Amino acid sequence: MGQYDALFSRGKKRLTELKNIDAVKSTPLMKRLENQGISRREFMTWSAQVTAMLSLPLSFSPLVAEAAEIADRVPLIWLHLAECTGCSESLIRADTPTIDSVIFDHISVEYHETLMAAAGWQAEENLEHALEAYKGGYVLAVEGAVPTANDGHYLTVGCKGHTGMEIVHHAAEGAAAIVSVGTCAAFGGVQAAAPNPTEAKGVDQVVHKPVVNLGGCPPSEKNIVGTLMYFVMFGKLPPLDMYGRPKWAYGARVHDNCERRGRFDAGEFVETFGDEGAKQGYCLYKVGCKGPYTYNNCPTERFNHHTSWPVLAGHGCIGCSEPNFWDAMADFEKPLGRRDIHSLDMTADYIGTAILGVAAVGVGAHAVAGVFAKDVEEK
Ligand code: FSX
Ligand code: SF4
Ligand code: F3S
Repeated sequence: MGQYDALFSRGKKRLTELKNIDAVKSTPLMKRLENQGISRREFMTWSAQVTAMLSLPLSFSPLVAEAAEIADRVPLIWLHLAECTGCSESLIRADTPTIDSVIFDHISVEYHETLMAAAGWQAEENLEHALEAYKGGYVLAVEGAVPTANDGHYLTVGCKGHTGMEIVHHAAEGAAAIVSVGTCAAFGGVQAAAPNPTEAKGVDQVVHKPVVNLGGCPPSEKNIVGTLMYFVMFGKLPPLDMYGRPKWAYGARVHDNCERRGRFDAGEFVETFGDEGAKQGYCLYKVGCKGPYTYNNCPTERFNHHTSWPVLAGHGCIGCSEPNFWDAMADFEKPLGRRDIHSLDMTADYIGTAILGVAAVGVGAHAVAGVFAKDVEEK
């Protein structure tokens, strides 16, 4: 525990400071949860689960709960660039609200084009106002890639016709933290697939500040809310891997925690979709599963109230949280056949270099690694 003392004190101090700021939302979190039929006990269970997910000792659980309750002190500005809005949809369109989605509701979202009522000039004014009013203190979440060809003109947003590139540069200036939500914002996503006519890029290749990359198309709501909780709690970004992804979420391969892993080890494979092996829950490697090359917590955290995830639903992982996956992981229903990679227990860094190419590691990722060296020491 000794190694976590400094981090715990940092969290305590930070939360005390935040408590002194006026709440932005009039309805306290507990009331919001109650309105959704969620009890205090369920909330405490949630905070213990998030603590474990963040790879923190259980003694941090009360801090996580406190951070959630006062999350409305940290303004969030959410931009939409080149994407499908699936990231937002995955977070807000659950048929019954999850604790994560209620907390997202509670966070002080100052600007979010999908959620806000304002449109046109008023929306632009809202954004300008939020950027000015919360300068230096807001979290900037970006969903979608940044088209850079033709001086960024493949994407213009709003009535002033600003390019996505201009908007993200401008908003990044006053941000306390930047989070790329989803594979598009993190690595370019489908927009950056070959031949990438708009020269779409991830945010960290465009802005020169540390960025947290939440890979996944879409990323899980747990990884989004967990990252926000970490920032609320400690006022800094979590330790990251070489692609700028939080280690607590992307530190293990999908394959390592897959419930079909025993089948893989036993050589029991689905040969074609719908065959007897498929009915028996055999491994999906031969029908294209990219779990051995993919880093994400889908098997442990799952989606939709922890009910399922791609492999449990019967299709292989397509590697959606990895850089360049549209090109590097295709064909999605055929194996890559790189036994040299998946037969060894390798690190994300090695896999990244071998499969995805070192070129994918931008200046941003290295800058971030430097920033977080200190964080690792503190733990
Ligand atoms: Fe879509 Fe978000 Fe994929 Fe991209 O998701 S779910 S295309 S990661 O930016 O809206
Ligand atoms: Fe699971 Fe895919 Fe690995 Fe098979 S190859 S064990 S289905 S992750
Ligand atoms: Fe994506 Fe694979 Fe998870 S496709 S959602 S990383 S199981």
